[in-house]
Amino acid sequence: MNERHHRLSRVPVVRPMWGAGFTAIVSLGLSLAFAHAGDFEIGATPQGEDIAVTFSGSSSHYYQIWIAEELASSPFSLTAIRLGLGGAQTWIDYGVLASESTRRFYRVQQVPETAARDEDGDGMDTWFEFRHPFLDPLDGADGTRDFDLDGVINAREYLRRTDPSDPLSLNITLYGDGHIGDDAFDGFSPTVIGRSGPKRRIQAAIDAAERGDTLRLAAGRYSGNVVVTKDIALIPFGEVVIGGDR
Ligand SMILES: [Ca+2]
Ligand SMILES: [Ca+2]
Ligand SMILES: [Ca+2]
Repeated sequence: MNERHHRLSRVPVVRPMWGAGFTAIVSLGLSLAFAHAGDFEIGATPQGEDIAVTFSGSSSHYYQIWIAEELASSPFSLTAIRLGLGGAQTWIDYGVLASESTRRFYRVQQVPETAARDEDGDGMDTWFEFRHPFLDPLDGADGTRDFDLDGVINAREYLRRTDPSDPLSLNITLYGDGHIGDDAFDGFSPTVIGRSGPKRRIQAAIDAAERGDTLRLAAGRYSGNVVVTKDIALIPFGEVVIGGDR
């Protein structure tokens, strides 16, 4: 057995923190180390040259696994994300041998499905990435890829709520409203719900559209000129006046 294992302190530390779900921190002990945070439990066990990190998982959560070599001086770094499977689950830390440190701390944070985050900053939340096996919640490059080759990148399919694995799931309906609209809205809804709502300018809605989309325009006057460079369907509700000064 690696000598460093014998020098490790056996002091489990538990701290619920970070708001979304429980966090438990465990320091690897001589043989076993366990920590609890509420109902949530994690443990670390030497397994040859590696360390097995076990935690209680629930299928309505996912789990961030963070590693630090010192509690005080070095910050934890996010090393892995795992879907909760229900019951005990194990993640193997293969990075022990490469580490110079004699101490190793594990933090496993439980994140509810409803509080999913975008850990890799690619514009797609982690739960969505789990639902599509070709996406990796810790690979920030996959948002700009187009898995189903329909011409719309994965992160845009996420925003448009289309299926990034189905090339036939491509088109949506966008909305414009020269009265209640705002170009900062996403254009996905005819009414204002949070940041979702109709675009104010027709051009803004056209710019947000993909080839084949439908654009529904509320009756009224729309300012600005319009240049249509893609194949989209414009459907007015009532009288729509485009451009011209009042
Ligand atoms: Ca993401
Ligand atoms: Ca990703
Ligand atoms: Ca696509």
